[in-house]
Amino acid sequence: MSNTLLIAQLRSIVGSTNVLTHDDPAADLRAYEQDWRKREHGASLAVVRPANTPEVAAVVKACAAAGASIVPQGGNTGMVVGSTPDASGTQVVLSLQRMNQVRTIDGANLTATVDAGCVLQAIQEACETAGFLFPLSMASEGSCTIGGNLGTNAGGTQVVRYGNTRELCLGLEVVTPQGEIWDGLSGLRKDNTGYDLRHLMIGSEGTLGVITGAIMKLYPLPAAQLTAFAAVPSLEAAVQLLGLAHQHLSAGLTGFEVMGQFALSLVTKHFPQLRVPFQDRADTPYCVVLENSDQESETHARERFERLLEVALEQGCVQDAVVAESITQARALWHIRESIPLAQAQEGLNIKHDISIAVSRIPEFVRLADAQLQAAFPGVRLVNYGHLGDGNLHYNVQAPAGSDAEAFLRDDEKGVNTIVYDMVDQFRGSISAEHGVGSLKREKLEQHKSPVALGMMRAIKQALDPKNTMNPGRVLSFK
Ligand code: FAD
Ligand code: 2HG
Ligand code: ZN
Repeated sequence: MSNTLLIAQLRSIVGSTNVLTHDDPAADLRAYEQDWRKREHGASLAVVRPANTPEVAAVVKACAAAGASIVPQGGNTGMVVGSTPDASGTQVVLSLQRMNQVRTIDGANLTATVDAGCVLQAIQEACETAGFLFPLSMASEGSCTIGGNLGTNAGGTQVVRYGNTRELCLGLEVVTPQGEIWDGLSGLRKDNTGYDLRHLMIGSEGTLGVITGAIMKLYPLPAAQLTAFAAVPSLEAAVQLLGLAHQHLSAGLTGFEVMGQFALSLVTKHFPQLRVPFQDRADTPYCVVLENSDQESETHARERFERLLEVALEQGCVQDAVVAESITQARALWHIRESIPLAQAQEGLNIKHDISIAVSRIPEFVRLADAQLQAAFPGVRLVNYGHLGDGNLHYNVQAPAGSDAEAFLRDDEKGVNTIVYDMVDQFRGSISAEHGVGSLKREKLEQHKSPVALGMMRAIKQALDPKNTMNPGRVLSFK
């Protein structure tokens, strides 16, 4: 089938205003073809924006018949180049953005059923209005969609208590690579009827089908929430503080983030309006944001939280701390942490390593990796921060000050990655804790995952998408 015929078919399915092509001088496709990190710029055959699940199914069928491959896209905030087309001009970007309704909230079942294109923050707000907490949270929540969160099995800042997106999902609605609709929106907490297809789809990064709807878990809204920003004398001290926080707060511990001083200095540099505590302390290499959420009274919760900080001060794993006195202050402290990725993007192109390692071994890892990187690439700047409570570091590398970031990436990215990922292997860690694989880490996956695991993954892909039309070139290489 010719491209012209396919585009005519797509127009008849979703309406011509919802098929954007380069032939139309008024259409701006840049936002769909450029990834968030500006690592790669693709060119699509068309961007298609269906309004509902039957339209998605019809689009997928038409593309399958024409042999055109599909790139599912939500908010396009992914970090690993997984949601933008390649440069061939032959791929169809299937944007879920128009499918943005919260379908129902079932208070008794503690679930929300949502369209895949719902923006995460819109889900949080709708659930809060109904009196419930939807705990998935990350700095991109104003633009990322629940379909993208599920596609990547996103983590974020509340995983220590509520788990990754996978743990929050009770069912999915999916359009298969052949254009069939699988309605798995059961909302059951117990269902052992064979292979769990939901978990196969979650984290598959658009390579096994298009998620069109999801049923997600809700929680009661916390009665009291406390947030502190603490200065710590070392990464070892941050790990010690995490242990104390588990001990004192138990399930009340909802957030535990670590931030290196260089990462925080980028926030001060690029967002000088934000007041970052402890920037003038030369003896403070790291700061921590920790959060406690509880159903008990504010007074009770505050007493326990302050007791934790007192013990930490006595033991020397905290040097100083500020505790938010209001929701506004708490948001301001979180905002500092959440501004790091943007500050780093403003500083220039960079190399990201979204890694996980046993929490207990993180200080040793950082000491060894820092030393090897500095020896191999003198002056390299390490932007180190992340979800310490989950053993997940964003161990990112910025070109030496004053050097050309593009040239650094071109000449040194491979060498930097080899040092970091080889060490991750030695520590039995993961080369992608929460961002996924996309095309950026596909080759690395082949080097770091066992042949047995890769074989099973390829068999699944082959069985579900034998023509390799769903987001080809992402996660796995597959002929
Ligand atoms: P997209 O970027 O559009 O797509 C991501 C992947 O999912 C692609 O492979 C795409 O094909 C696939 N996909 C999208 N929609 C569907 C669908 N409906 N069906 C099937 N596949 C689909 N990530 C974290 O895990 N934790 C964080 O704390 C975090 N913080 C971030 C902070 C910032 C400032 C930014 C820019 C990003 C951050 N991210 C984080 C990364 C990103 O926001 C997440 O990966 C998010 O889940 C992507 O959602 P999206 O809707 O933008 O997906
Ligand atoms: C975060 O935790 C995100 O802020 C982004 O996962 C991490 O930019 C990064 O490296
Ligand atoms: Zn993260």
